[in-house]
Amino acid sequence: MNKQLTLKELLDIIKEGKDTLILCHKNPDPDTLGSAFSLKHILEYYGSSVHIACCDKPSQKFSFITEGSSLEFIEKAYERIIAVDVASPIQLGDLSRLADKVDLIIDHHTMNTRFAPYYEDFGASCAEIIFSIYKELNIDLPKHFFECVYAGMSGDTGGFRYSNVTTRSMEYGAQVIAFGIDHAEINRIIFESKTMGEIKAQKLTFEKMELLCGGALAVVMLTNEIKEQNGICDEDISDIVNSIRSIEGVLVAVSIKQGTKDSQKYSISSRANCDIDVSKVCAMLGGGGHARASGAMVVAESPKIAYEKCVPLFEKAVNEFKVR
Ligand SMILES: [Mn+2]
Repeated sequence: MNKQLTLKELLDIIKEGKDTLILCHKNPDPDTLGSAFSLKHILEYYGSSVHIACCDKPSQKFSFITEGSSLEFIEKAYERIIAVDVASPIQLGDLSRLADKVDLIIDHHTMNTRFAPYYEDFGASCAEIIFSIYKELNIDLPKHFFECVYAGMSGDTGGFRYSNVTTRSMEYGAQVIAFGIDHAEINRIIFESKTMGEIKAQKLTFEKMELLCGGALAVVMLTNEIKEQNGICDEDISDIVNSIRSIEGVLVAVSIKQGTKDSQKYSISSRANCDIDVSKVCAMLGGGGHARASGAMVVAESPKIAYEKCVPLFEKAVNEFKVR
C-alpha cells in the first residue's frame, strides 16, 4: 500500500531541489502536458533541474505548452520521478517500465491505482492541483506557468463546460485569467484548431463508425490497415472519440485503435453523454479513468477479436441504462 501524502508533505517534497523526471500519460492531452510544464516551473524555482517525458509525441498544436519539446525519454539516473495526471502504469504506455521507479504521483482520477506514493484531489483537472500548490507557495512565476495551468483546466473541462466543473474550477479559472494570459487563444488552439491530418481522420471516422443500441452507442474502429491506406498517423486520431460523441442521440461513444508499434494492442477510449459510468466498463477491460471519460488497452490477435472483447460490454451498459 503506497503512502498518501498530505499537502504539507507534498510541498516539502516540491521544495527539494533535485534532478527530476516528470512523466505524462500516453496520448498526451492539455491536462497532462499543462500539469507537467507548470510543475516544472515550480520545481525549477526551488532549484530542481527538470526533464519531461511521454511515450507519445505531443500534437504540434500544444507547442504553446511544450515550447517545442518532443518529450523524448532520456535514459539516465534521475534523483526522482513524478507522474502527473497518470492513473495507472498502463497509461505510461511504452514508459510503463518506469512505473515502479516513480516516487510521486500527482493525480485527480478517482480510479488511480496508487502505484507509487501519491497526492490526490478529485477535482476536474490535475492542473487544478498544480494551481492549489502554487497558491500555497505564493511564489513569482512566469506567464507560461499560468498558460499551462489554464490549458490543463480548460482541456479537461471542455472549456469549463463538462459535468466535472465545480465552483472551484471556475474560481481557479478566474484567478488564472487575472494573470493576463490570452485564454481565448488557448481555447481556440485546444478546441477549434485541427491539423489537416485530424480533419482527414475525422472524415474517415464518420465513414467507418457504426451506431448500435438504436443510435445510443457510436463505435469506430481504426485498424493499421485503414490508417495506412488513408495516410493518417496516431496523432491525427487521438481525439476521434469526441467526434462521434457529438452525434445527437449518442449516449456513449467508443473508439478502438490498433497499435502502430504492437498490432495486437488495441487502445479503447470511451465517452458518456449521460450517467453511464464508462470507467466501470473500462475497469472490466483492465483500464479506468473518469465516469464520463475512460480508456483501456485490450490485447487481441485480430481487430475482430478486439471488437468482440469490448463492444458487447458497452452495449450491455447502454441497454441497461435505457431500460432504467
Ligand atoms: Mn486529467
